Amino acid sequence: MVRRMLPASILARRQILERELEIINNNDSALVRGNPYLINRPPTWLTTYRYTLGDDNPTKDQYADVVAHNRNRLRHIFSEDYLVQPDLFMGMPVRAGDGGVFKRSGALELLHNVIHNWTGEVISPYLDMGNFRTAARDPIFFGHHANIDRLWDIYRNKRGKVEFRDRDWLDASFLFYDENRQLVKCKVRQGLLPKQLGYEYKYEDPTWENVGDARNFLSLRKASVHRERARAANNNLSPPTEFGSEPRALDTTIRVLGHITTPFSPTNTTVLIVEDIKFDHQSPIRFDVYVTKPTESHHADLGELAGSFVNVPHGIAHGVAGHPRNTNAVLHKRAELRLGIGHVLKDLEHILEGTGPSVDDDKLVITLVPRLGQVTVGGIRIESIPITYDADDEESIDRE
Ligand SMILES: [Cu+2]
Repeated sequence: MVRRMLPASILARRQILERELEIINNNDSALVRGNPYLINRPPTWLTTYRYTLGDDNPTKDQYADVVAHNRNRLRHIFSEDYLVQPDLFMGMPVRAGDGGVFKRSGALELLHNVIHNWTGEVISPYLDMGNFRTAARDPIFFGHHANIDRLWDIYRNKRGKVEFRDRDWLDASFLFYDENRQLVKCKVRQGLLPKQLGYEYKYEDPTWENVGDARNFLSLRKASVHRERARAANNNLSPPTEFGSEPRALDTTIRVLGHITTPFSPTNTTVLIVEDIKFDHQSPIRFDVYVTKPTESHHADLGELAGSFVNVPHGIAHGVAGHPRNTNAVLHKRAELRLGIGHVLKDLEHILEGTGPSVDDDKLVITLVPRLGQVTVGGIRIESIPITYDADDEESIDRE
């Protein structure tokens, strides 16, 4: 039904987004003509999950690299780490009485937020898609959300069952008007699966599952890390330090040691937690988290990207109009970022092979790179979380 409501131009954009994460825009379309911001964009854009608000579009020579990074990012988010722990993909539960200030979003939120920032305005107050208050004004909002829904569907198909059996969640209800303008109450359990809503997504093998593609990405990374390590002797950076017990402003790159306290085991998944992130929810925010193994000499290669924290502005900012950075923001919003890193550690083993032994197997070097906005971070820890298997199948959702 959603499909029939969308203008053809949006559909074309959405289908390309699904296939190659690439949007080719037509400046003559009605959508673009009506939007002064879009018309200033170059005719061809390429989505990158590394996008930070205000970044230039990648150039043609950067396309292959961007696509490789996008696919690698998706490969991680749909890896075993995330499949066995739906909290990491969908986010931690939010319950009435929690106060609503503490956000613990999952990886799906990152895919969602980056595209909001990327399709929205780049200057304050980041109108249309760039601000949750105005996002639904842009018709691409619906295409974008259909794609998020489809990514969730792929995730559930790969798991073979629904994410949570929590009754609080399944019985949470929302009010809608139906086609006869009657107010109806719908529970989450009634609309959890696309087939309950009368449609299904066609399942195709996602492009990021191409093994050759992943191998190619890893061997390119390996070559670049080996080059960097060979240079390290003349370019030895100061070693990473402990995070410390006080919160730290992320106004410069922070490079710290993370401690692995529990040995790896098949019944556990390794999670990196960036604790007590404080930020202003009216400002666009981004920082990236990299992970590598400690070595004798320290060099500029940060390791593998484990994940990112991205905030889409919500509400009309009280900051400086026309400036993406609100320097007087009150950092009243709090969040926690949880990243599955089992897969990243496996990649690291492959990439670092032949570079000499890690100096300490119980430690990781974790790097936080600020990209945009004011943020403070309370701490970083690595946890080994037991995998909880749920025997129930999704059919029982329909029956209840
Ligand atoms: Cu959205």
